[in-house]
Amino acid sequence: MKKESKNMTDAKRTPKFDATTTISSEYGIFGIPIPESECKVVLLPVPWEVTTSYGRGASNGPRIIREASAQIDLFDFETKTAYEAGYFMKTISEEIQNNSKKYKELAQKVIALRTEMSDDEKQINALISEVNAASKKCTDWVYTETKKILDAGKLFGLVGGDHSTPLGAIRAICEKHSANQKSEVGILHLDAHSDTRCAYQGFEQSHASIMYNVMNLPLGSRPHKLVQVGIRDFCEEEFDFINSRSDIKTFFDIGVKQRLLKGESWASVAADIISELPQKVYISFDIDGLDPRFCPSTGTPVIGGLSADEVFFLFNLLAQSGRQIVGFDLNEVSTGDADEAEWDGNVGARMLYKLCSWSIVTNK
Ligand SMILES: [Mn+2]
Repeated sequence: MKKESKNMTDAKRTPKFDATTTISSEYGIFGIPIPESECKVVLLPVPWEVTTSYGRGASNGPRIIREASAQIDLFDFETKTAYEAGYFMKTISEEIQNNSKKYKELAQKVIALRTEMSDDEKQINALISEVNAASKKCTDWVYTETKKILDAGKLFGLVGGDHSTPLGAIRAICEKHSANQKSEVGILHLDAHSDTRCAYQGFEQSHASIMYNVMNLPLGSRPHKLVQVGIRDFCEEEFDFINSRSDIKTFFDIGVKQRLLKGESWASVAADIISELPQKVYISFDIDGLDPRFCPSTGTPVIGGLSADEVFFLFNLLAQSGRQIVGFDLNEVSTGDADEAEWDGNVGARMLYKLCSWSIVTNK
């Protein structure tokens, strides 16, 4: 581990890139001081957490990941010098952040009214439509920004925010990789939750509805297949939805753990997971797919889940299989009620680094 230099006398000066020393993440994510135009991977931060229902702090995700990212040694055992292609994170939008705060307050009001068993349906519905309109606007912004990044010939990654944030990005990427009104993209979805609720608490674009919304996009804008891993918290409606769709394959955490506990290897389970995916893969990574010891501040932690090593192994196998990562998101990395969460940021940064690096390797 390297130590971050806090000595930043001239913010405008761009230091010469030296992969063996550490500079502040303010010069660039992972301490890579290369301008956007020269970077192959461009990351879109989306500091948005309007519909988060239990914990808070996911809108701080991009900031704490960026801060922790300077600690990472750039040379990587698996992906070697992939970073030389350059990784860039766009500026964290203040407008998105302010809107997140504003509309989260309205959403919290809805949740409070519901908890009190309020019968003022008119007030509740008015608040809900305001929140839904704001969420739609954020999704449209993400869609437009994603298209710009793709049109510039870059590899795309999104850093949330809660799990509602990648809807517009997934749409843009599915549309880019489609032929005859059919997208060729499969989603590898790592999460504790299935996120296949048809709206949650009345919010159409809830973090708990992201995969329902993704799989109900119009043909040509929606993925060809959804493969879920780590899933261990879901309701009956979600279970029925998953089973009703031939384009969704869910590896429930308990089922995977039973195989492992009986002596089967993760290599064999991981091979089954990869075999369900088409050639082009988008990775949607909710950090709570990991065991909560790796993400103690995330909004909706659930016991069980994946280890960091299992995720790294899965990414490696995906690359070895010859599949191509066409985009990714990392979401729900959070500070909880605090302003800082160093460990959550640290793990998030390491996951993000692997996603960036495997994107480079699988697009060569
Ligand atoms: Mn999720």
